[in-house]
Amino acid sequence: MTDASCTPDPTPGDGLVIVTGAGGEMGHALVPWLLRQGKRVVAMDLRPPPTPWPDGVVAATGDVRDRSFVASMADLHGDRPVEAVFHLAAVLSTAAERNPELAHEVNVLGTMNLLSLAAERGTPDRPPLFLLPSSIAVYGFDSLEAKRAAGPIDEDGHLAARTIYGLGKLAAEELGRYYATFFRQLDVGGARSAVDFRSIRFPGILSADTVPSGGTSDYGPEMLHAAAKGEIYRCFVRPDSRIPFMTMPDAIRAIEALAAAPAAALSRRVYNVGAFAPSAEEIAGFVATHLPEARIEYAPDAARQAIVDSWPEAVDDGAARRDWGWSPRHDAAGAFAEYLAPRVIARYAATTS
Ligand code: AKB
Repeated sequence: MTDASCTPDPTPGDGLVIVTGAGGEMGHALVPWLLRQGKRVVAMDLRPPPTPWPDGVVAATGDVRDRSFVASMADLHGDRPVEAVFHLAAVLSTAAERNPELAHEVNVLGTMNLLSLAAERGTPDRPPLFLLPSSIAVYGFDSLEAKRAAGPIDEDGHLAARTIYGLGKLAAEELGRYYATFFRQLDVGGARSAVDFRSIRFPGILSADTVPSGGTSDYGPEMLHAAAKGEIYRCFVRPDSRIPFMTMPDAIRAIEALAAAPAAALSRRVYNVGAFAPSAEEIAGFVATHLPEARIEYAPDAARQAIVDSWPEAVDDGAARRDWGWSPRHDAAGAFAEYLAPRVIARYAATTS
């Protein structure tokens, strides 16, 4: 696996790259990476950036559900064609269950708006790259026994999402496949550019810098950040709950590596990526090793527990390893010792001193 800072240019042109959900941690890592390659970037988010983006980036404040707003993003850097879209904006699983209509509009219709934009305003000589973070939420198990018996699962089975978020991600993946392969089969006039659609099914993500909101894997990062702040954490799942996780730097490396991979090396459009798969109790153990004052209690929430119980214990990421050299830098112990604990401790020490 190449180092993120050395990964080759994903799209060797001088077109425009659109990053949606750019205000989040992934966006803040991807935008500088794109700028280092000389790209012109439109950084789109629902809220205006708290601090201005550097030169070469135009901020676009708006909603991916708004088709005319999405279309207007292609005009923000002069006449350049759309060379790539990194579509990071999404409503996560718990928030989506609370508002399924909103989740469908953002996660499915919003994705369709961006795919149409890429297809209609893309580079004529080369299909525009479209990178979509998907999720382990596309998988679904009916019982804990079935989940435990399945072990690490590959991309092609158990596609029985039990959340509107998982269903939406599955639909968005299928829309991507459609725009890559079949869009405008009929001669209806207008542009016909295929889209180079690529997607990664992410596990829960652990970051030392940000606490996610609206997800169901959030108990992992919440436990860590609460302990670093000296707060009691009431974990909303049972101690034996187990799903895959990875660190945020590894998640960003995965996006950069898949984006940069030559199309000829890819045997599929949608990939699993794995790193480690701790139970909630094992995460609590790592937290307590580095933050001995951590106070973690368990108060399972039936609905959120059912979601986590329906997600796989582990994923088989052999295709990503073979096709584009995926290899996580952090295992569980390394993630806490080298990245999460030192950084989260420094972060809250700085805010309380
Ligand atoms: C969520 O919990 O919704 C996300 C995910 C696993 O996709 N973190």
